[in-house]
Amino acid sequence: MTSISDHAVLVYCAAGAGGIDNDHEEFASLAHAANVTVAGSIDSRRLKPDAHAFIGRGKILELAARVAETNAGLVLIDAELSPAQERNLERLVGCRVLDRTGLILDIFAQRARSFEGRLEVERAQLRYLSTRLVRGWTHLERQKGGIGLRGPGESQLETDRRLIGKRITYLTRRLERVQRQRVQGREQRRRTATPVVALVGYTNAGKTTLFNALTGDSAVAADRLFATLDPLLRRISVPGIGPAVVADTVGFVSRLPHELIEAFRATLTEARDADVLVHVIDSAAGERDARIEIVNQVLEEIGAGGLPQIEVYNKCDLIDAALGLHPRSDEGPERVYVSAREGRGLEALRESIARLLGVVHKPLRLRLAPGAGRLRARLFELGAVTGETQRPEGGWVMDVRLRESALDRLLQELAPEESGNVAVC
Ligand SMILES: Nc1nc2c(ncn2[C@@H]2O[C@H](COP(=O)(O)OP(=O)(O)O)[C@@H](O)[C@H]2O)c(=O)[nH]1
Ligand SMILES: [Mg+2]
Repeated sequence: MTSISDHAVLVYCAAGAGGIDNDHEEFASLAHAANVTVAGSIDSRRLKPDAHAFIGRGKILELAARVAETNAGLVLIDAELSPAQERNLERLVGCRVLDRTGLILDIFAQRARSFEGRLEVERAQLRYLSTRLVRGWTHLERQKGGIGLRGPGESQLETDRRLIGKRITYLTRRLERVQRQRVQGREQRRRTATPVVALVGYTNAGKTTLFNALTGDSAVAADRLFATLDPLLRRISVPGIGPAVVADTVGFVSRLPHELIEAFRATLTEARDADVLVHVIDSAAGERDARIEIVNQVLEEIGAGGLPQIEVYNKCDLIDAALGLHPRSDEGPERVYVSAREGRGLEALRESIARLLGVVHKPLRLRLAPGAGRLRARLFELGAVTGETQRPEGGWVMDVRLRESALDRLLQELAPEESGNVAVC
């Protein structure tokens, strides 16, 4: 996966009549999520869309000036443009233009880790590209690759629509097969003993800020399970549990373009592999409760509704609320109030995470006979061992932490003669 850093000028636009106040921040947050550096911005929210190049003459001059003075190689527009508008604007401004759909697709392409997610995102990218495949790309030859062109690769741009159509058909068939198989192979994901905590929630809720605050700088240390150094996965140490992995997932996006819904879901299904979901909420957002509902509905639909969840009310520095755990009277998820930016309330959140992981990953004490050497080695390999003593009569007493289902499967995997050498104390 390439991770490039583009410098972009952002063009803020209103969604229909009258934009929402936090639009700026949300769009900038999307740009950050795509590893784009915001070099400047202009505001065009008071303008009516122009049929030719989306924004009017005066604004185009302003935009071109901003691009020149910041030396940006990219313009990101917070709206959906027709392919022709995009092309015309590129010519007038002299650099690549990407609309909101293109930007979100790029984020998905960078984040999709599962096979299914990658297929789904590639299909969405090809559909998006196929409408934009026309002669005239030569004016951008210089800037091939990079944001918005990631994934299917630049060679696709030279391919004609018919080939893209064939590839889309192929992807669709693969997807159907993968989706059928997934239902059968659900348990396969539970291969490792390391618990996974996934951060979910709307874009701009503060997931990445919280991810950084929780994991600090210490985290990137070489971990053979995550040797790819995926920037969205980091290790933390949970008191009483040991190492755990925190995953920063793709966020929910307000005004998600309709054609991206499936790609979004496929990317998010990776949250299903978590042991605990940390649902990050922007406490100060006007639509706070409606958003909580939407997130929970989608989690339900992708099969992650039953996972233990912690509701994190973030940005408490902006509202009048006590930090830390807020007890609730009903059965719902634990609620913890924090300020990720100021690093406050995190202790309570860590305790909550440890508590919930403790339920999923029960500590077990095993008595192993000398003949259970392979099982012992596997437990070490999985990072499940928290302590071990040698028995005077031979064999070991081991303290391990792993899902009970994982232990059961380990015992099945190893020959029955070895499982006969194991007892739970
Ligand atoms: N006031 C305040 N702002 C925050 C807090 N946490 C995050 N933010 C800001 O919210 C915006 C989005 O944060 P980010 O972590 O990128 O959100 P993500 O899209 O969910 O990953 C950024 O401008 C952050 O600085 C917080 O605790 N308080
Ligand atoms: Mg983020």
